[in-house]
Amino acid sequence: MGHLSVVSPPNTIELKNWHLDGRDITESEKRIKHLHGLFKDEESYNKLHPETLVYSVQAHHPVPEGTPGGLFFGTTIVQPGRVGTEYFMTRGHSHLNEERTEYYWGVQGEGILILMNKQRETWGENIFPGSLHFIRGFLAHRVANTGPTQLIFGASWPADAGHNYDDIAREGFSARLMEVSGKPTLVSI
Ligand code: S6P
Ligand code: ZN
Repeated sequence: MGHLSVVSPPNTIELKNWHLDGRDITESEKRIKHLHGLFKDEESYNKLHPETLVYSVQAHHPVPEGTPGGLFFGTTIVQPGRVGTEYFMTRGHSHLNEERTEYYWGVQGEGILILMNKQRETWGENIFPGSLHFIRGFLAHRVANTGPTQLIFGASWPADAGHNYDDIAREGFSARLMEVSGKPTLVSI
């Protein structure tokens, strides 16, 4: 970069599927074998092949984790599928810096963003291509794929948000998204 120069940006987004290319991108995958204890029905969980892909994440980290004022950007693909009657979903987290917020937006497929407040009230927002979701501070968030195709969504969050997975791993959400009479339904635990 120099004074008066015009250059190509270091990153691109494939607008069809929001695949990210370029520098400072991390990729991660969560398979059934990585998600012990996440789903309710252990018998059904144990019947699935351990290598079954549940979701994958690409994230663009242009600044170090924790940088005040920095932003991160990512794309998540949740595969279609269920463990028993519970839809494939992300682990879910709140932010270590609890007041930090986040945007999600739907790109492809259908799903539900599951949100839980500090009082452990849980609700959902439908995700569809073009849906926009502002996740307020202090909310735990996770996404389930309720459709027959891949669910793709984008996300952007502050570089100093941090991720708290422990609370959800220990206590879970207060409701699970299950298929009941053919419909996605939040079921109280
Ligand atoms: C990061 C953002 C997403 C999730 C991803 C996977 O703040 O919310 O990139 O990391 O959707 O979900 P989880 O709960 O496994 O991080
Ligand atoms: Zn988050």
